[in-house]
Amino acid sequence: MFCFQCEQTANCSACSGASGVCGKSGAAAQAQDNLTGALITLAGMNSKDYNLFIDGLFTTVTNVNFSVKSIEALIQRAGVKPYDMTQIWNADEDIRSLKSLILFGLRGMAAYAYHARALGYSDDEVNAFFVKALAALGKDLGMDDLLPLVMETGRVNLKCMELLDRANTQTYGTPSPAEVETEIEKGPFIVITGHDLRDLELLLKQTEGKGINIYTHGEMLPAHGYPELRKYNHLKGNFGTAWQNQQKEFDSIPGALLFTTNCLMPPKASYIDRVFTTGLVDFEGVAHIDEAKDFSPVIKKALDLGGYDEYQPGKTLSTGFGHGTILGLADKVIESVKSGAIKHFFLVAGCDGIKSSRNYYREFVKKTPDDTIVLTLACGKFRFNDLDLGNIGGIPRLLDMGQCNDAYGAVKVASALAEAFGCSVNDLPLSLILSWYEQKAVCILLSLLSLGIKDIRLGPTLPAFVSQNVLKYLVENFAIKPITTPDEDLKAIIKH
Ligand code: SF4
Ligand code: SF3
Repeated sequence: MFCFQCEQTANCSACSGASGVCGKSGAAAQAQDNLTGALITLAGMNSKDYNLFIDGLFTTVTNVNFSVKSIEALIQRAGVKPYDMTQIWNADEDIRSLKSLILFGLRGMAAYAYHARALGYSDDEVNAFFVKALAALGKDLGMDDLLPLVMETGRVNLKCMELLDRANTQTYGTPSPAEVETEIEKGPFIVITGHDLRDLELLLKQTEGKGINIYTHGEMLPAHGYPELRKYNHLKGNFGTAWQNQQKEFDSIPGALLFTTNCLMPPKASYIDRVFTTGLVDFEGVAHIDEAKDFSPVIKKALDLGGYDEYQPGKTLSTGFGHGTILGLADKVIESVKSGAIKHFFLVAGCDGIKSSRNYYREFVKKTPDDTIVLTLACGKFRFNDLDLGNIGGIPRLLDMGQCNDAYGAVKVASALAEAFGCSVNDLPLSLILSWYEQKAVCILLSLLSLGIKDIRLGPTLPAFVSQNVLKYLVENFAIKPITTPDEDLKAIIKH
């Protein structure tokens, strides 16, 4: 197998043994390559099967689908001879690097397009770009052709994220601040993880009045901010933390688990009988809920297990500071910046992951001066969202803007601040400290670059698929830099 699409890739180089660090088998990796190759062939034929492009790309995102059988079903759906992906993996390293940036960016973008589509939203430009960019991957192109396409991936992804933002807010309302308990009540319960708000809504509807409590996990936490989701009284709180802790947190849990989308860990024997997957997620040996979304087996499992006998104490987290809420505070924020009460903003956002070097983000947030605001989004926040940073004149210092899927909101807030201060985003007292793990982070990064945003600090390590020459280009044009230590980075930023 050959795969180097995520941050935990073997030896910071590539997973090339019998299975990947994530647990993906060599056979699943080969099937994913064949699926991607089939999509490239189809795109070369100018197919308009956008649903297949979106499903096929999202399926190959890290930690979504580990089942050879269901990946092969998608290849069957394509019904064409796959383009040979080794032509990309064995290409000149700069060409491979740029094609990887485009492909992994497309995979992330497909996740956003998938969620928007689930709520009935799509966009012609986004759909057409999947075809154009995939077709380009199968062509013999040079750096001069591929670099603009990398930037275009970022630009179109921004459009796709704006589409998803519209889909989410028009369907579930504008998120508003919510206090979320992490205590678990006695009795039957279901934990829902992943990102799919529609799955959560359907589960809430089907469990209403059945004496079952629902808890979010990981990237589902921001669901509590949406009025149309939190109106259900049995949506009780949040269980656990980020994706990489699932095997520990779900060990022998007396509740049922519903896995939607990404990022998911292969279930362990101690709880595999309680796990149900839905959507594009699939693990061999795990029960799957199909597109009819009849969650009765999950409900039955929760009732059979019965939940905890005793109440499990927890703490309180906060979420729901989407761009609608933050921009609602705009006058107060601008006033506080002008008076000097707020000196700087940090966007500390992105993925969580296994490596202990990700403690950087907790230490960084802990050390941010009292007159600064920390905006966050995506699952990396679980490294620090238990910290009480206090507030500045009533504005909380730590603001959770939502899922990785809500990164568009951060762009909106930054653009609004820039407009209010009559400057560019790069001239704002705002620093971006990003963490990446999978391909959704890749396309967000490309979107930020396509907006000309500079000085991004990226960690915990730089992507293995970025070649030296491509890195040089990114450093020269965007001053992108790796994180160092919290003290060093803070010193460099604050004096700035
Ligand atoms: Fe390795 Fe990441 Fe690919 Fe899994 S997704 S095989 S960990 S590079
Ligand atoms: Fe987290 Fe990247 Fe996957 Fe949104 S943000 S889930 S790791």
